[in-house]
Amino acid sequence: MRTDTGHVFRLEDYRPSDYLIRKTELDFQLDPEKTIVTARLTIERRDGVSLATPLILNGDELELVSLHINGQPVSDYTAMPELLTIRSLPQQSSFTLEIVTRINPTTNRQLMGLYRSSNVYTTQCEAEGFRRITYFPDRPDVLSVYTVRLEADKQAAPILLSNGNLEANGDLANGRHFALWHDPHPKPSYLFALVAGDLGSISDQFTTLNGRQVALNIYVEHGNEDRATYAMDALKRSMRWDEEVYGREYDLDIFNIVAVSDFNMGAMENKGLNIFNDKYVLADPQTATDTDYAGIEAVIAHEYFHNWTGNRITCRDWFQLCLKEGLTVYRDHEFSSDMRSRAVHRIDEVKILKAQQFPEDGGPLAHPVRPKEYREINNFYTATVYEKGSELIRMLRTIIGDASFYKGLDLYFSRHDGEAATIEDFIKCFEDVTGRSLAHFALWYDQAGTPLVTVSSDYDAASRSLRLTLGQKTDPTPGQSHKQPMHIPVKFGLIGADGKDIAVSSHEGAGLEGDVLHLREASQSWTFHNIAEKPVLSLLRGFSAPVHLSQQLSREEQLFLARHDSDAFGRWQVIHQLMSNAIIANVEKLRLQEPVAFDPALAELLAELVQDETLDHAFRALCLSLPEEADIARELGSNIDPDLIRSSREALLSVIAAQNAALFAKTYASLQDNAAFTPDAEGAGKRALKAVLLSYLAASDNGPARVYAQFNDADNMTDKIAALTLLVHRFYGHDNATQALAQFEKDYGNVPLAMDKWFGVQARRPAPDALETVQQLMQHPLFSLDNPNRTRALLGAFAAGNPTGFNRPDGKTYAFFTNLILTIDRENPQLASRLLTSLRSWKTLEPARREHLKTALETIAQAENLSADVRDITERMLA
Ligand code: 0A1
Ligand code: ZN
Repeated sequence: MRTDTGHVFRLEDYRPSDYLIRKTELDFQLDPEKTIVTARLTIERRDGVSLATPLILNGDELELVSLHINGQPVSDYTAMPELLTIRSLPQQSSFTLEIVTRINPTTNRQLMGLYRSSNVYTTQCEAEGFRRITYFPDRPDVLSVYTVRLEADKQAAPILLSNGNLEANGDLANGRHFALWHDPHPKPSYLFALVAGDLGSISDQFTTLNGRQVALNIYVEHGNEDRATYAMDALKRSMRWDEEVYGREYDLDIFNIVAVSDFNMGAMENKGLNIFNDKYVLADPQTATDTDYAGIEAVIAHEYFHNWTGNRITCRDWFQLCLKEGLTVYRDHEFSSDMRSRAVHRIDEVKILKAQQFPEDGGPLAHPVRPKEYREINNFYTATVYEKGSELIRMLRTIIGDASFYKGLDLYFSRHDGEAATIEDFIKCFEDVTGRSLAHFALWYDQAGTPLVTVSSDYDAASRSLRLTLGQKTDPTPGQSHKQPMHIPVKFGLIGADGKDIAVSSHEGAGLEGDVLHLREASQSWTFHNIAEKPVLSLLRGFSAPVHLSQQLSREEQLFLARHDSDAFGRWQVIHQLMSNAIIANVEKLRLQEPVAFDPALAELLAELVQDETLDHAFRALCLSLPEEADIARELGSNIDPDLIRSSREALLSVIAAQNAALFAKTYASLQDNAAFTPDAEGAGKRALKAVLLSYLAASDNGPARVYAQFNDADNMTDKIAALTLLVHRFYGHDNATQALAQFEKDYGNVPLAMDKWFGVQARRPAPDALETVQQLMQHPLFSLDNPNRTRALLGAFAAGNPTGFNRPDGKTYAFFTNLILTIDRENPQLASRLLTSLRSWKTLEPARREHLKTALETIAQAENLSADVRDITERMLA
């Protein structure tokens, strides 16, 4: 394990590398325990760098076997597992360095560098894993052309893959064989990859815009080939879409994807050889839900799109991570929106942003989209860098318009192709094509925190004018006590009594362009003239900026917007707000031990919506879904008692269910069809609506019969898992629930991704004894802390998806969980630190729970031999 040096890396300290690596030739003698790596590097001293400057290469747990420069053994060096320093270098500016290292892929449980997963050799090098393979300037601005020779036992590893194109392969003595791969595109070390093992595959072809024939292969465990066809289809659609929308063509003869079962993250964009967590490749109707299918489509697209945004143009340093990630997330969101319902997708994007990024930005782990410093870069693959990073691209497009956006990107692709770039380089391209300064907008990259936008408005009937004032304020975040006003694009509409948008013909006030108000100051006003009647304001349409919006709307205005806003996102937003407000008002009642009370208008509104055939099923499902308990906690912001939130939410659910019982039952029944399962948006929408209706019916039904029937009759995993969840969460202990759990285990015991769901459903059961259930499940023969998916399925779901069960008032869960973090940290620091991050909002809990959790976090902080990953998160959380 890499021990914590306590070193803080700062953006302002960036200096180019003294030495460049023009060519990297790697030879791997693959062996489960003793893999020998020979790296032959063609090194160039940068102009102006003095001869006396030592060559310093990164390593991590490396064992050096030998070292030669220009064929001669080197004597003047210091080799440590984490650093190789060579002094007395040749006078010529260019020389070759040959490094031989020995590594053990089997004992590598961090899943960084070269490791073995289910007998397959695989690599993960982003961000700093390459240094676990050989000594190297392991930084993204050192670009090199790689040639890779792999040698392995042919029976154990008939498949030998690396980046680029296959140049040669053949048999050798002693049952071994080799493959030689060459990647003509210079790349940073984090994009290096190899895979070797016995794998099945499916193949296809793609002809690019300019007629290049590309062989497409997806490698999976034998027997899983049929489950990779959806991923292949998504890949071909991604390739076509990137040509059509961004004019980006693929640039090698082969594109390989490999699915592995032990992987810390979702997937990795290694040049020409994407490596995936199998969760984002394998799917069939029996084992994958609609959400899984959508996830596969999105992640396949994301990794493919990185070929241009990340690989052809990479990052100068890791502070620029959002340069590739924010832009690529934006691109994959747009792809999914084009493939599915744009409005529904936008709502889903915002739900994720608010659930994951807002708490980060409002808590102790808040950091700018482009951080200024880090102790452990692995901890910066965050919702802020990814999701908020994507929102920044969306705002940029809103601010400069579609045409300038695409023009700026074209310039970025041509100007920086083959380079390691910065956010400044990126922004400059858009400044150059528009001729305007984007300095104010660029503040979004450097200033952390979610701005609060406030609204006040005044309609004057006599002068037929509406005055609107918007204000903004951002709270301090760690290391940034003073905040400046941001450039916030607020899309808006004024809605007349007939439910139609009023055209704005005349106004006063700077910064109104089309349907966008550009809020740049702490407070700004606009006056709209010729407004015949008092309009209802629809603000932040499409969620045009990642801000909190505080708008005092009357009950009537809210109900009006819920029925008439032409912006689908706006409609959903206000419905969600109505529900949140109702739950929050009753949390307060429950706290005071008063009876709960709900406005019947909400249930009436939902009854109307569910019957509205002009709305697609997925949108209706979103409108009918109550906010999650975590959403309510976030809205409350402090003194959180998860039990009160749950009780209040349950009460609202019951009221809506009771008021609409007959209608929901009828609608639910009407959605049963015998059509064969297809994983498209239309079918998924129907199933989503069915699931939300069933969740209401389960609350008003007397027993589990209806839910159990869906469990038994389901021909797809979406319907099945929806029913299983309700059985376990509402009818635990009932025979039907027990039977369903047993049946599921029997049917899917051999399908790890399905069993992950089985563990997760139980981990999320909202009950005081959830901890005991989780502890029991850890003894299950299929449970293992070695597999990140399984660990996340049980322990991640418990910590992040079970607010009441996890936050048990006696604090026992916290002690159990933090102990577990220490255990996991010894093997896999990244996994440990990500699990720990789910406790980031601990300060918002009510005092008793907060104290328990603080004690538990302090226990971690005091532990010895913490990884840099966990130490960094713990200290920031406690600061
Ligand atoms: N670049 C990948 C994310 C990723 C980051 C680190 C990893 O190693 C632990 C793996 C993947 C992406 O954005 O998809
Ligand atoms: Zn990415």
